[in-house]
Amino acid sequence: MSLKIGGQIEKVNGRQLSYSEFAEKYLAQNQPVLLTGLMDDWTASKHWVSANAQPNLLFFSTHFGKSKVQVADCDTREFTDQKRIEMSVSEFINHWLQGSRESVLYLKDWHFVKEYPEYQAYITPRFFTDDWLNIYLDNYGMHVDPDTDQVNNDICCSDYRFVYMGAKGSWTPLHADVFRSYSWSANVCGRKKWLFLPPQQVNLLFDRHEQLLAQYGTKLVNMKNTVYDIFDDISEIKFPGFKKAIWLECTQDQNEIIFVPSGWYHQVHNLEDTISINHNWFNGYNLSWVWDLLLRDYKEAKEYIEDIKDICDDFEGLCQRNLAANTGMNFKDFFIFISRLSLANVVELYYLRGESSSESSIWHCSAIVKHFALNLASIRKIALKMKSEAVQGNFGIINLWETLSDPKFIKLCAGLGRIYSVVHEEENWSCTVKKVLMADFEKYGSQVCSPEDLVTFIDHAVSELSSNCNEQSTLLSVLYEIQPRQQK
Ligand SMILES: O=C(O)CCC(=O)C(=O)O
Repeated sequence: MSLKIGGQIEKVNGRQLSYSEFAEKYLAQNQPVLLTGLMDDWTASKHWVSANAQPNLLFFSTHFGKSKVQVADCDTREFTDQKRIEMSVSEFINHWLQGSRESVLYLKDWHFVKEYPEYQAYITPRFFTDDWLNIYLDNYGMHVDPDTDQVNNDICCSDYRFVYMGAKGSWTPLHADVFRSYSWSANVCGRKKWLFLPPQQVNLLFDRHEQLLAQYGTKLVNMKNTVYDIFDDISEIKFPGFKKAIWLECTQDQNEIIFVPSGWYHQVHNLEDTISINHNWFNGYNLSWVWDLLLRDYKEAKEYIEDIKDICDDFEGLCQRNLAANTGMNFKDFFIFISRLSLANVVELYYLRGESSSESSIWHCSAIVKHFALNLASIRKIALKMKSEAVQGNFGIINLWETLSDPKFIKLCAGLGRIYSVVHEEENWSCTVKKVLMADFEKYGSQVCSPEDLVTFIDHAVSELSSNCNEQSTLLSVLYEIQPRQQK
């Protein structure tokens, strides 16, 4: 059965696109786009590609050959993904050079930046720098084991900045990205074919059995149980909606970057020997996608073990452990994450206001102030959602004083400052590690323990920051524009 193709992904010259156009058209609308012209200065584009435009495999074995990496066997399915094998980069390259017909191997999810921080292979394009996920993971682990209070590295991975390398014919099965994050993927070398299904049509990919169960209320839909390879002969009995799906297509050439929006299912094929750089990320624009997924996975995890509820001492704790194991974070991790980020945004605003004595100060030009306010608005909205969706449980405690003096948090603030000076091209704004002035925070309670507390903290901070200040309208109007009726 052939796929119905509804159109191609729009291609835009990234050098002629402003950040606000990108944010309005693609981030906010959750639409894919193919961007050109953004990779010219990359070291990777020089070192990783040979004169004949093929991957420079020798460069990899010479410089990074000892790295241990995950390699997918593209011909072997294991549950919902391809079978993974661990090997060294040199072993992988030897296999590639031998041109083995037995199996096509695909090196995936190589944490290249983490492993080689000194080697600046590329510069993340400005459009993708507003990345809360990786900046957070640069300083904190995502999941903390409740029993030991230690970061659990089995579940939480160190970051989501990857290198992918595969010979012609290697491919990635149909999936939506981790946490329903955005992703961007840059072809340093080679070509890829992408097939996309918008989130509005995702229900067409469900297994009929799952749909029936969902319809009769006996089980929630397990969205993970979807089609694996859209080019397979898909059973009409098992997936009756599949033939109605209308796909968007894209061929991505060398030096082109694709932006993949939240929740869009996609399947990817390397049409030639290809090396790409891929990041997963989220920010204020798609945070609600992440929360909605977490809530859905939680309900699913709970439903799954409902039978043992009565004999289980800590049923809720078990649900949260399962949630973290399946999704990579649980409610507490997510809550701590958004609380630390709110505090970091508030610190930045205090810092900016402190700098605002001179006429030329950044507070007056306000694009950055507005961005921090938008961030707080989106976090506030999610906290209200968490509260209204009657989610209960142990959210953990953020102790403001401890957090403010923690070197990890100070680094998070510095990183956040760096992000927005890049996004708004404010190179003059000092991005040195910021000293938090504790006196600014004396008026706040010392703890944030629930979504309700977080909303109160944000409201209090914005009202404090707006007092005695000519610019009060920027902050207040941005924060409450999204919920106009709540403006005091
Ligand atoms: O390039 C690939 O094979 C898969 C990449 C992908 O799925 C992504 O970046 O979201």
